[in-house]
Parts: sequence; structure tokens; C-alpha cells
Amino acid sequence: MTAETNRWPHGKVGVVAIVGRPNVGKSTFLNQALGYHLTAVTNRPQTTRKHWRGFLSTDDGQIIFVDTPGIHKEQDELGKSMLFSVHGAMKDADAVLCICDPTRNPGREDNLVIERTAKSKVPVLLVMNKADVADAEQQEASRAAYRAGLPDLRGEYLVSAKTGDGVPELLQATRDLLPEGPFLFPADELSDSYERDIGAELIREAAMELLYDEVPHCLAVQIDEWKETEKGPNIMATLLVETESQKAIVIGKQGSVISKIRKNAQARLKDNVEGTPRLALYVKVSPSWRNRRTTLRELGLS
Ligand SMILES: Nc1nc2c(ncn2[C@@H]2O[C@H](COP(=O)(O)OP(=O)(O)OP(=O)(O)O)[C@@H](O)[C@H]2O)c(=O)[nH]1
Ligand SMILES: [Mg+2]
Repeated sequence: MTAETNRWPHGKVGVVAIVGRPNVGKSTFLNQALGYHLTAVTNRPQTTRKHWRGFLSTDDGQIIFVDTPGIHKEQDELGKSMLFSVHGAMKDADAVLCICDPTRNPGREDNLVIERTAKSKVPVLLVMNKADVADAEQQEASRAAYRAGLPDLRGEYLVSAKTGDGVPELLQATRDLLPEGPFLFPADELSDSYERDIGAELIREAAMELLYDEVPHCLAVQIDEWKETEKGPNIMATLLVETESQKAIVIGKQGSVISKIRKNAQARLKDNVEGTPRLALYVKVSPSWRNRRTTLRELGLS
């Protein structure tokens, strides 16, 4: 063994899947835990479309978090891929954080989450999120529903992923569930995602925030070019939509919508990359891309 491998850190190390129905705050929690904007957050359900890994390294361990798409009744090939991704993440995990949102009455999607989580062979913690807005009665209703379906829960935590309240205690409890071992990634690495994939998510997030109705669900972002320069990256990206009418909405009157999307996306990219990014955006119609396996593969969603 060399001096170098002697120094490789050890501690509580393992993979932790973050699961729950859409819109409960899974991605917000991961970003809060990492202190880094890794995955897209919006107020629309089914924002996250594939799993994303974020690494939280501390003196006493390394948690490999896996943010997953919300568990829902799938309706297309994209939905199937999303659920497949949740299943894979849970299968490979050492522990599961099952996140719920007490501000919404427990319903059909919560039952789907409970059903799938109950099959997990590893420890599960229940995380009741949105403590900043959920009242005691709502918390009790969610707690009762999840407790009833998950009798082997290893703990329950009330947190606000938005404000960070309760998050340090939950992180410590999560770490305590993990086995001892060597770090799986260098301690200064935050994720194994490519910068351009994170960039595509930030652009999609900015676009989803400005679009309404069905358009956000029909939208995908493809990075056509990511060229590093001394001043920062030059990025060319295409927004894929499914119909000409969606394309018209995304462009807006005299390009007003796409120019706002570009401006907001560029500001988000600036927080995540070195230097000043320059972003050019295009819009393309790709009919039924959510049902085309080849396009899903090209977008890294299958
Ligand atoms: N008030 C409040 N809002 C929150 C909290 N956590 C998340 N949110 C909001 O809930 C919405 C959904 O958050 P996301 O993190 O995208 O939820 P998600 O579970 O990843 O959603 P999907 O990817 O669609 O499955 C966003 O509008 C967040 O700002 C919280 O602790 N308090
Ligand atoms: Mg998400």
C-alpha cells in the first residue's frame, strides 16, 4: 500500500436513494444537502426525469445521494424510463429516504410510493418535508398514512428542504445507517454528472418556470455545443417541443419568451460554471419525442 492510498479517507459510506411522489421536494432537499444547485427544481410535478447522483463528503463519511423522478402512474415511454430509474436507484441503495409532502392530503400517488418503498430491503427513513408551511394536522395525516404502510421505518424526520431546518439532523441519522468503508469518490467531487448535463437541466428549469399548461412536460433540452473559452463556455442548446403551437409559445411574440428564458438560464449557468457563459438557444419540433426510444436515449433519458 502506498502513502497515497493510506490517505484515502474512510468513514460511513454508502448510496442513499431519495424517493417520493412528484413535487414533494426531493431535488430541493438534495440541492440543500449539497449546498449546490445540481438538479432542477420547479413547482410542476415530474420535473426530475432521470436519476442524478450528488456526493456529500464530510470528515466522518460520504453519502452518495441519488435524486430520483417522482413515482407516478406512467403514461408514456418517458414515464416508463423514469420509473425504471427509480427502481434501479432503490435496488442499488444502502438506505432510502422516503420524502412526503404533508401539505397535500395522502392519496393515490402516496400509496404507489408506499407500495414500492415497502419492498425495499434496506433501512428507510420517513422525511416529512415542507415543515415551514405544513400545519400539525397535515403532518399527522401524512405520518399516519406512511406509518401504516411502512411498519419497519427506521426513523421519522420533519424538515424544510427550502429553509434547511431539520436537515443536519436528518443527514446525521442517514450517515449513521451506512456501513464503514473507504470513500467511493474523491472528497472534493460533488457529482459524477457532466457539466453540460447539469447545464441542460438549468436551462430546462428556467424554461419550465416561464411556461404553462402542458408545455413544460413536452419540453426537453439538448446541448448542441459546449465550447470552453478563456472568458467562459460558449453554449448552443436546442429546446425540443412536440408541436408547432408549442414552438410558437416557447418563442413568444417577437421572441419575447425565448429571450427571457435565455436571460434567466444564462444567469443560472453563471452560478454553476467558471467565467461568464454565453448561451444561444434554438427551438425545434420533435413530434412525440416522449414516446420515441431513440430520442430518449439521445437525451440520456433511457
Ligand atoms: N415551502 C416549501 N416548499 C418546498 C420545500 N421543498 C420543496 N419545495 C417546493 O416544492 C416544489 C417542488 O420541489 P422539487 O424539489 O422540484 O420536488 P421534486 O420532489 O424533486 O419533484 P419531481 O422532480 O417533479 O418529482 C418547488 O416549488 C419547491 O420550491 C419546502 O421545504 N418548503
Ligand atoms: Mg425532482
